[in-house]
Amino acid sequence: MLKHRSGYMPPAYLVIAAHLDISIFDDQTLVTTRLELTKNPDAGTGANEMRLNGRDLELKRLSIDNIEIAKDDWPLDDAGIHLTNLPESCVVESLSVCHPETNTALEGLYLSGGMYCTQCEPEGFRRIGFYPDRPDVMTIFTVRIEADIAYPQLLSNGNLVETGAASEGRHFAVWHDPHPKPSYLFACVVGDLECAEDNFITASGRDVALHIYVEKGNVGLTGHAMDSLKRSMKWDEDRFGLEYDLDLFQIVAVSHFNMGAMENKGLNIFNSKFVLADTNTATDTDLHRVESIVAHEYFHNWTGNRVTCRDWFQLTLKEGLTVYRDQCFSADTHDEGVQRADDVSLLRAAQFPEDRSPTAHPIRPESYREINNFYTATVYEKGAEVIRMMAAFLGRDGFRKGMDLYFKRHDGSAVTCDDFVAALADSNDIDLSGFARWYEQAGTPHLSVKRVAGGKATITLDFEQTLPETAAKTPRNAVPIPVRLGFLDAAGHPVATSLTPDGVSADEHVVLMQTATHRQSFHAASGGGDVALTPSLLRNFSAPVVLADDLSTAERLHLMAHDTDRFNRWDAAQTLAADAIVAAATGGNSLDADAAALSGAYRNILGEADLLDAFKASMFALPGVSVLESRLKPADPVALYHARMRLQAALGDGLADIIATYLKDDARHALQASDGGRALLNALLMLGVAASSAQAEDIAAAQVLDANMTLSQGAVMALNNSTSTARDVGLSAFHDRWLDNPLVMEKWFQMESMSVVGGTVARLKTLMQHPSFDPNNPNKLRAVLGAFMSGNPVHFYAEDGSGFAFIADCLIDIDSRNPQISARMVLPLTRMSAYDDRRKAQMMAALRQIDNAKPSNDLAEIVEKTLA
Ligand code: B3K
Ligand code: ZN
Repeated sequence: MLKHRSGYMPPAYLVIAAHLDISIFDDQTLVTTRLELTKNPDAGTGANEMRLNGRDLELKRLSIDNIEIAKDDWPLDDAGIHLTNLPESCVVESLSVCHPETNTALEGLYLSGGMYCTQCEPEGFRRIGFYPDRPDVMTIFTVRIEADIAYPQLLSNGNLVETGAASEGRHFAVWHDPHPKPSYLFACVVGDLECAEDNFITASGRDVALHIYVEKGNVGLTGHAMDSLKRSMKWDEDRFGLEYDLDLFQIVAVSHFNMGAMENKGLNIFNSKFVLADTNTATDTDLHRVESIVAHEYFHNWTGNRVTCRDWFQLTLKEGLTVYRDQCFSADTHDEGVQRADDVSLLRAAQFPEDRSPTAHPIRPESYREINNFYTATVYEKGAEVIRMMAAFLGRDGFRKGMDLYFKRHDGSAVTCDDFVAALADSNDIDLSGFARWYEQAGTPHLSVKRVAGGKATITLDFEQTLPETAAKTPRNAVPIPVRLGFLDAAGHPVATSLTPDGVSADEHVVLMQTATHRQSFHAASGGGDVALTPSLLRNFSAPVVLADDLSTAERLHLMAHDTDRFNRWDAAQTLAADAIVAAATGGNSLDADAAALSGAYRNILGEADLLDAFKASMFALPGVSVLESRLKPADPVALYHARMRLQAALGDGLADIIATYLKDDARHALQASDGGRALLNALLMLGVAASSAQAEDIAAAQVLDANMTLSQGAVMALNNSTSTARDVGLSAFHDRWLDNPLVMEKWFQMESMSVVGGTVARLKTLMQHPSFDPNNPNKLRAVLGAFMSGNPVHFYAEDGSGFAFIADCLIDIDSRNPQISARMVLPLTRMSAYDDRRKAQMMAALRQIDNAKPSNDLAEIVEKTLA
């Protein structure tokens, strides 16, 4: 059934307090929900009815104001209990049974590696007990948990208020959370765990205990997560004045988890992959990811928990905003330029393709069948870009004023995206209504910026925006597009310009485009001289658009070498590399000239003493196939992949002498000492191996066994697509070394699956029989099948369609156990309109096969949208 944003109705009753009793046994769990209800004054004079959602629950008892309702009179339907004719206030109590021990969907209460844990967002609570499972019903929870003493930890949200013995080798704990919250933020964990403890003193002097619970033997791997947590807490105080609001903050790491982590109030639950990490078992990139996810979940305490979403259509209210906040935290903690390049890479690789696909939707969707399908790059990453545009428009202080007003107005309540934008606008006395369009329209705007012929000292630009039609069929009105820009002279220096002949000059301007077309002149302060100005457009990626400009290759090389905006230096390299790869893939270009020009530019960059190694490394990251595909119609991922490899080899050749110098012992050891240096070393190693340098291959082969995971994995990755025996030797050494570590084995699975040389369908089938593979563990599925689809275009998009057929079989199997995962993993198959007729037909056949197998609601929504 399709739900529509316009169909929102406030709940007829509020829950004043919720008392839960959860009693866990090996073969079943008993759950009592005792709810104090009162009529919602804001709901108008609607019917006196209330829905208590329940899914796969067995109801045992139901009472209203302590009066039992006879079983025959239970108002039960498919969606749960539908209470009618309720008094103004009453207490409703239900007792039901659920089965965590057989729950493979990993929603609600389930068993993971011997511990019980929960995942309630968005609608998992209804699989635990009967409850009005909607985000706008917020209440104070008191929770009693009882289990066998074999499970010493009985955890929930808020404060622990009581513990004690129960009957026959059992014990209990009672938790009280003083902050009102919706059911999706409820959590409970029951297990035999080890705990890392620390504390944080808040700005106002409160002492907060910090606990990270992990499976036994892993406590030594929690240091980085703990440190990240403390820095996040401090950052939110410094940047937004937001303090933590309980005396205890707990994180639990679980091995079976559908996504990265979950921000349950005071009890975050994490995929163990994003907690357990040190430099021996995790790469520098992994460590950054751990840090940013810890920060993201922590930041949700205010943007998500204290102020939450009125309904799930508003998901980006908390997700877009919290992604924006974690991006700012990472930029402040590390390098702003590298961070922006990473964020935009992700947006282009994941969100732009989504906007072109059958599942396209605005950041605030208009309808859904299964809300789990809307935890997307659009809601998250594009949502963050929309916040970023408004934040840039208001300036740092203006944005802070807006956030302050948002909390002042809405603390403790469930609100809408409109409420958020209104707080930003009202606090700054500014009209942001144009930005509201970004919330309602799907599709990536195309922005064309062209120079109008004219004098050299005055440069005139014509801006034009067009909105492509998308599958969401939302309106296509012009949106506000802030274009940050500047100009460089022939020597690469910034040139100040003014917007009117006698106006104030500045090195940089922001042109806020509000209409479909716009013309703007810029007058060079140096006036009249023979200046050739190179425009640097959309600096720092000031809007999430596809930019088409009229720059020549020489001008892009000029920006790559000199732009003061580091994002645009990086982006110039991306465009130059993409141009070269696309030309080579379509056969019109031997690559030699492009590679020579790019090698020269890279050579200069390597020589720039002031540039961070981390930034140099990010300049070497060539655009991935999913980004390149948008440049070619129909897209040919296999040809693009090979052309990309050829460019890598050509750059390795062109830079052979300098790579050789960097790989010499002393220079190499110097690079190995810092994270930026390691990133650069790995990038150069990759180019060296691509160019078949014996030195690079030897070094990579030796580096596979380095104690530092960044170096070790970097080496295997450098060898992973080479046909030399060093690849096999390296991968099996990696395998043997980490066989006992399930998390590091995920890296091995991933590299095996991504290898063009080894990662055939036959090999994947073998991998899935490996003792370390667990078909019920989403990380393992992502490591083998996800990596194959996103990282192995040659075999996934194979001519004969075998890659698609294999994935279809796997998805049908996965869907029977975990619909969230199958619905997410099917997405690459839905992008078929990008490809030629043969591939389209093969992908369509794979989707039909899935459709015929009667997929879950989650998977059906995606497949049917695509086949429609
Ligand atoms: N809010 C959770 C995501 C829940 C996803 C449910 N399918 C994690 C996060 O964004 O922080
Ligand atoms: Zn989030």
